[in-house]
Amino acid sequence: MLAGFVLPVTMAANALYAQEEKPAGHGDSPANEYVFSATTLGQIEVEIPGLKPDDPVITQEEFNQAATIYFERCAGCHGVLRKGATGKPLTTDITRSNGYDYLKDFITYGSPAGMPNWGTSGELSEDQVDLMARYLLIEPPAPPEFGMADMRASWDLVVPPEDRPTKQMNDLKLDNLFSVTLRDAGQVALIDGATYEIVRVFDTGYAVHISRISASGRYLFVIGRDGKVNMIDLWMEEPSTVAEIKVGSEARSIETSKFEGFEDTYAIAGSYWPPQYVIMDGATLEPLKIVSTRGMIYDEQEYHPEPRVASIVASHFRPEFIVNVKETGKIQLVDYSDIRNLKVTEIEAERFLHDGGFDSTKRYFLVAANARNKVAVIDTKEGKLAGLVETGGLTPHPGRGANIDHPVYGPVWATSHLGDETISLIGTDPEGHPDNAWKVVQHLYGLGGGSLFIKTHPTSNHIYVDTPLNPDAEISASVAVFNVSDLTQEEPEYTVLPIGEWAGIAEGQPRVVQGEFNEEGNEIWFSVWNSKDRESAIVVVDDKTLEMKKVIKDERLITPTGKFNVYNTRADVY
Ligand code: DHE
Repeated sequence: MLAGFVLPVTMAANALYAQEEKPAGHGDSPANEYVFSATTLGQIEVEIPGLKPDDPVITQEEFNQAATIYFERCAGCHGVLRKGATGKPLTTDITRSNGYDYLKDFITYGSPAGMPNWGTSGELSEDQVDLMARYLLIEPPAPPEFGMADMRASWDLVVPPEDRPTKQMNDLKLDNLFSVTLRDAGQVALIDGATYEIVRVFDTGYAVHISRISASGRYLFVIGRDGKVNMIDLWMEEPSTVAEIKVGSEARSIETSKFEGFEDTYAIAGSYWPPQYVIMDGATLEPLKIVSTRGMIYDEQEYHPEPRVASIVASHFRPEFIVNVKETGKIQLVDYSDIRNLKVTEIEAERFLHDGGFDSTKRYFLVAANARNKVAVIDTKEGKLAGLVETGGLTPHPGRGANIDHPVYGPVWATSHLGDETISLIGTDPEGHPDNAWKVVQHLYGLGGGSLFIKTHPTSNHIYVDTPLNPDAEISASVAVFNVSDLTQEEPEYTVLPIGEWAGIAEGQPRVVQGEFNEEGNEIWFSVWNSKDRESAIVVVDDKTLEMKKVIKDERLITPTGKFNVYNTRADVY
């Protein structure tokens, strides 16, 4: 295997890792399960960069296999270019000084700092561990860029605006439709919120991620992990894709302009690779302007070659998109009123920005810097940082968060956490409750770690907290519900909804994920997310009684995860 292989093997493996047992908590925590996987980059053929004389022997085929494993399993922490992110850098100056044996042991046994034990867990075979140790000694390949020529080549204006209807041609109640991610099918299902019937299923990008709705409520935008955007016209007799484009090799976010006078004018999509965002025409998806996010980390002022674009939201107070750049910790306010003379306000926030949502007035945007256990608050009216809040829990993950009127502290926004059972309530009313603004006013404690999404609705008196990534099957299939009136108590109790059990699924271990209210706010839908080859479901809960109201099952409902109610999504109601 290692013939002709001359290596600077300098370090013996640390005895700590030379244990056969999997150390508890190393690589199996919910936070470790929830690491970005560059699945589409893994499909790209990459060339071996010029080999150095003492590089290990590797064939092109092996190199491609190793690059696929690296992009899918390692890039999330160590970066596509191996320059480090939440994990350590793996540049060749470091890997070559550590040497082959050290790398092999490290990959096999993991580390107490959070590196999974890929070998002893059986995730990688001995041959694959050997391959990865050799791969890391060679210069990393750079995946291709994706600029205007690539985007335009991928752009397909299926139905030009002049050929589209001038009024709604179907009887659907658009504002109460749900766009449901069918993750592993690469599809979304459009479900009628009143009848629970599937209206249509659309083919979309690979491992489709989120949906967003244009300000008017007419257009639905969907983005796949492979950067493919579908734009669906809900006015057509049979809602259909009217335009599509690929914006990069790895992407997660899409949004459309919402400021008065610019409704439906622009769309924007952010990519993980290449690190950039693109502003597109809101009626056709024609790409208009690409902006790179490569640049300096906000505090160290050191260059980062691959700062991924995480969540993007549209301001209601200015003609701006709020673009959250993960690795540099910067929030960009991108003024779209004149995109040829683009003005971008760059706000220093915190590293590892991920997901977030508005407060109830929609003036403040709160976004989790998840690996820093903080929430950054942007005043979208003034265009500046309003606060940086230590949440007191591990790895905040709010989705879009939950806004409630707290019986003691007034308006608060809440996030749950991936790393533990904490739910943090943050004061959001600097005028009415100045002492509480941008501070954690209360902690609640839910079912356990592994929470991804928290949800409520202005008409609801409940806060729903999921725990899909909890290692306990029963907890990952349940939801905790807090009553807002109980928040006067020191440690409010919660009701457990056994959503997984209600779904009545015989096989597999489905996880219950992401509550989403209907337009009226009297029911909340949860996905019961099973593996691709097994039955999944959506369970609808009555918000007043907390009883099961409906189980939606259909053979087309393959791996449902995110659900986006048209009204709540376009109006930022949560
Ligand atoms: Fe997501 C939102 C990134 C894994 C379901 N996810 C987001 C956003 C980002 C993101 C940046 C915010 C988009 C916005 O608001 O513009 N997600 C990532 C990842 O990098 C990560 C950790 C790993 C990966 O390789 O993709 C990841 N996400 C997942 C899942 O495994 C989930 C649970 C199931 C799935 O469908 O893949 C998942 N992510 C979601 C959902 C939202 C989301 C449902 C939108 C929530 C909302 O209410 O707005």
